[in-house]
Amino acid sequence: QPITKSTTPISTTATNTVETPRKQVQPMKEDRHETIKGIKKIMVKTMTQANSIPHFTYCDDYDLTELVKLRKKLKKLYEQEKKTLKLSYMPFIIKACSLALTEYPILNAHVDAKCETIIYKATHNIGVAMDTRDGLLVPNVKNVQTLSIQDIASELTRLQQQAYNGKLTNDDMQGGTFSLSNIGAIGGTYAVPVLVVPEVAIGALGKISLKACAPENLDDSSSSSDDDEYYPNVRFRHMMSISWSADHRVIDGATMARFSNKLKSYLENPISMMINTK
Ligand code: CAO
Repeated sequence: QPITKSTTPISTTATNTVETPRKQVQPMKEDRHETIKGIKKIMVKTMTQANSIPHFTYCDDYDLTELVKLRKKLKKLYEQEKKTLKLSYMPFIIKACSLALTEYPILNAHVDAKCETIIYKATHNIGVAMDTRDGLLVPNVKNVQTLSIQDIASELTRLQQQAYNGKLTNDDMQGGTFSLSNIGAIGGTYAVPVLVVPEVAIGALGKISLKACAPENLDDSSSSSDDDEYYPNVRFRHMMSISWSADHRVIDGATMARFSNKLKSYLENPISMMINTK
């Protein structure tokens, strides 16, 4: 895939979508014609191809309160030790995906063009959709199954910087086996992600935000109320919605749901990831 150099990349955060000051936007006076070329042209081809594959979308909500607390503690620790590592939620989510993929290898697979063979991929090369001025790019973090959360954080930062500078290489872009799109870094709750062919599954992450949860959803039945309209112990939790799309020719909904439940269990109890992390 040819990568062109980005001139004015967009940087996104959950609260601030554009960092560079812009001229005041004026309404257009006449139509403007633009030739679709470069990465945008590649997008036309890959998205059209991907959309021809029968796929389904499955969504769930994860309670990330414990992960939010853990990341806060680790960020503080890194600051004290003067480590410059950027620790967003993505490295935890990428590692948890890899652990869950180990149990569901069918989701870390490629399908050939005629859909005659499934290739179960040995490496977990997890792609991360990145929003750049040139268009959508999906570089991947390679061999996640062998990496620590800290290793993933440094590699993700490198890829993000390369994307920012328009310097992603073909190697950065090729060989992905599973993908994530953190649209929640910009905003929003649900999305229907489009497959990165020949991969068979992709997840879109919504924005992590505080939501009121009734006690019966919180593993605390002692405080539940029989009154449908009165919940004295309603609590606020850091919730994230996740939307999965999968190739329905080879993946069934039950497998996707079981994988998502496994991932949810890791992310809701991040300490459980440690036992399985090499
Ligand atoms: N909910 C809440 N906060 C979030 C968040 C989310 N889903 N995602 C990121 N954040 C927070 C981060 O934790 C970080 O906070 P701190 O400053 O406190 O550490 C801040 O927002 C900035 O994060 P980031 O965006 O720089 O880094 P990231 O590792 O979370 O994500 C990347 C990296 C490349 C996925 C993201 O920048 C990006 O480009 N997202 C857009 C993806 C996209 O366009 N998808 C659509 C594809 S389909 O067209």
